[in-house]
Amino acid sequence: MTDADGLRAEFETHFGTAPDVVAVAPGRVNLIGEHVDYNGGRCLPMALTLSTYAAVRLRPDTALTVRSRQQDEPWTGDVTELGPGRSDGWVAYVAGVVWAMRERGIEVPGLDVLVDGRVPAGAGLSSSAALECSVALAISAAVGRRDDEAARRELIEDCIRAETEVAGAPTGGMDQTVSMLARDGHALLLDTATGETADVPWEPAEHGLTLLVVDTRAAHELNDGGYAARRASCEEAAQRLGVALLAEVTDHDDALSVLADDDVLHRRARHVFTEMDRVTSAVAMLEAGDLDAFGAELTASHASLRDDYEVSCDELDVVVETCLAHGALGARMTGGGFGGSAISLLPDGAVEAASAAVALAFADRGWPEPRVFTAVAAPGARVLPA
Ligand code: GAF
Repeated sequence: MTDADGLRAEFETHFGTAPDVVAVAPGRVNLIGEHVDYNGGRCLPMALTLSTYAAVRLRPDTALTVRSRQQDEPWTGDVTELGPGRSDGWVAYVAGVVWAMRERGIEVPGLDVLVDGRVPAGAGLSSSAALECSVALAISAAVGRRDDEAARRELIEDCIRAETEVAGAPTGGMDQTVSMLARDGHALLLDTATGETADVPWEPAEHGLTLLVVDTRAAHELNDGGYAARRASCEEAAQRLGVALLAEVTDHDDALSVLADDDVLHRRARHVFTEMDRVTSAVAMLEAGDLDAFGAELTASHASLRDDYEVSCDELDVVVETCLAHGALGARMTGGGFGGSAISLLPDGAVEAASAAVALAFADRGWPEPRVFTAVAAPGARVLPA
C-alpha cells in the first residue's frame, strides 16, 4: 500500500467516504542564500523526497474538520470564521491556508481534511511549508481550479499569508516557493526581489558526491522571537540606509561604514551582503562544475551565519566541523537556524564515516542521536492520481 493509499483508507475511516483529492508537497533544504529571502536577495533551495500528504473532501456546508495522522484529536471550526488568532499550533497552517484562499476570493466551502506529515517537525526542513502547500494544492484541485505556474504562484502567496498572518511566523517565502515549484534533479534559484525563478541542475552524484542532511534534533521554532528579531534588524538597517530592502544596496562597503556605530546591525547587514555575493559565486561555480569551490561557499556561509548573523548553535557547529574533518567539500546549517538541520557535501566514499563521526560526536556530548539521511533534489507539490 502506498502512503497515499494508506491516507485514503484512513480518510474513509474517519469521514465515511473517500477524499476528493490527495496532494503531496515536499520539505526542503536550502543549498545557499540563508536569511536573504526577506531582504530581496537570491536563494538556492531544493525540494526533499520527505513530504506531507493532504487528503481533502468538499462539504455541502461550511464546517471544517482537520485531522492529522500525527495527532490524536481533530480540530473543528467553520470556514467563515477563520483568520489570525482563530487557530493555533499545527492547525493554524491548515486553517490559515483555507482563510487566505477565501480572502483571495476562491469559493472554498466546508472541508474534511486529513494530513500526514512526513517531514519531521522542528527539524528546519520546512514541515510547515509542506503542510501548507499540500493542503493548498489539494483544495485548489478539489474546487476545480487550473494547475499551472501562475495558479501555483497565487497559492504560494496564500501559503505565505497563512504562515505569517495566521501561524505568526514572519518568514520570507523561500520555503513555500520551492515546495510548489521545484523540479526533479534541480535546485530552484529564487530571486525574492522579482519572484523570478530558474531551475539549476543539482546532480552531485555525477561528481561522485552526496548531499548529507543531519537533523540535529535541537529545538527550532520560527515563531518564538529569534527569527523575527533578525528580520527586524534587517529592516532597521535598511531604514538607516534609506532603502526598502537590503538587496537594493549597491555599495556594500559604504553601507557597512554607515552602520559601523551599531555592532549588531553592522554584522547582520554584513551577513546579508556577503551571503548574497556567495549565492552569485556558488551558482557560477555550480555552472562551471567546480564543486570544490561551491563547497567552500557553503562553509563560508555557515561561518557568516554563526558569527555575524548568530543563528547557529553548538549542535549545528559540531555537525559542520565533523563533516569538514571527514572530507566534506563544504557544510553549513540550512534554513532558519537556532537548531534544526545542517547539510554537507561529501565524497560518496566518505558518507558512512562522516555520519558515524557525527553520531559519535553527539553521543560524546550527551546530545540526542541526530537523524542523518542523504538527499536528492525532488519534485515540487503535485496532485496524486486517484
Ligand atoms: C526559514 C524561513 F521560513 C525562510 O523564509 C527563510 O527566511 C529561512 O528560514 C532562512 O533563509 O526557513
